[in-house]
Amino acid sequence: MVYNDQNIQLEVSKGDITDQPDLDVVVNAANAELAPGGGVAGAIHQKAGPGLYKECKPLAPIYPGEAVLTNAFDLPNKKIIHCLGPVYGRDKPEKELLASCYRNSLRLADKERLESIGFPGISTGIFGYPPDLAVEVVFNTVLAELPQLEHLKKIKFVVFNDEDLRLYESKLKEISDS
Ligand code: AR6
Repeated sequence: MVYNDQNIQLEVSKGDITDQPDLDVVVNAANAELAPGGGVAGAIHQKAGPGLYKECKPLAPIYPGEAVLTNAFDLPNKKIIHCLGPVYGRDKPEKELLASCYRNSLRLADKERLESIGFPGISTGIFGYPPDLAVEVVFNTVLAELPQLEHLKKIKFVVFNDEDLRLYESKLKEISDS
């Protein structure tokens, strides 16, 4: 499902964030140490190969809301942005911290003149952020950033299950209809 606003395409797609060859950069739902871990981070490190953790180590630790850039190694993208989301119920204010993740990632990608970016549902897995609350933060933040972006032309939300797909598609429909 696709929606266009200010020459930027917003897209929702179900799939694996490590298998998105059409994107210049993908975002990792990282841990503070930028180590492999589980979920998205585990999948990204496994596919990218050991060079990724070597590049990550000196950049760690990062704090909630922060985003850092690395090369993509064996991933089919140019770059990876690693972002630490808030642990729901622990890192406060969680809404602001989650918004910072998306805002900082978009600004970093744009600054690097990258034209397409893919996001997983940061914090909505192991970090426990309820997906229905997260999606509101995601869309509010991303829509507010669109006018400032100079290079990004495509923002893709890569969801992992049907429930998240429904949540994102209904949000996309809501903004398309408004
Ligand atoms: N592609 C796309 N989405 C995925 C994938 C994938 N390959 N794998 C999981 N998801 P999580 P968090 C979905 O737990 O909540 C790690 O151990 C998943 O279903 O990866 O920010 C790190 O090391 C969920 O909707 O990220 C950290 O310690 C979303 O992506 C911690 O987990 C995020 O799930 C970060 O937790």
